[in-house]
Amino acid sequence: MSGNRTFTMIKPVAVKNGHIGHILNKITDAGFRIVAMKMTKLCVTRAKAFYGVHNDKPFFEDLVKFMTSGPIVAAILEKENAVEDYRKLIGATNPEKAEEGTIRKEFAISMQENAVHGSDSDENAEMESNFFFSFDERYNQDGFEELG
Ligand code: IDP
Ligand code: MG
Repeated sequence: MSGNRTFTMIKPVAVKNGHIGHILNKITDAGFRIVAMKMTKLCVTRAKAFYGVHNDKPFFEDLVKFMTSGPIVAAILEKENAVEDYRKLIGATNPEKAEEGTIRKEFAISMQENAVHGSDSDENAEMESNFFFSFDERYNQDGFEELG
């Protein structure tokens, strides 16, 4: 059975260009609930760790440079079938291939500066959520902290 949470980041250029509000609107309009959220900045060490799976790719160094170039917004999102539905909502990695109405179609500038991150599996959603948030930074439906 698939899980009901995923993890997202609004990437530096989308933050810089003033798209935080528009992107969050699309997320909540699509039925996702925000469980945790913060604006923060990745340092090089943490960006390399977060994208560790890509460390042998030709775009890795540039990606790390980009992801540390300014603040990001990190969030945990909740909805039935969250990982798959959120990947649909954000669209393809390459914005030229992203479907109409998707976040990347609307807000991405390039393959690298593609506006948002979305977890690709339940396992990664959990790892990535833990990378940014402690349990007492997460809130359930009633607004109570999740202590662990
Ligand atoms: P995803 O974000 O759609 O899951 P991944 O393949 O996991 O895509 O790549 C992680 C991130 O690395 C992408 O979101 C994008 O910012 C960047 N990226 C991926 N492929 C390329 C590329 O070919 N050129 C430049 N940047 C890339
Ligand atoms: Mg990915």
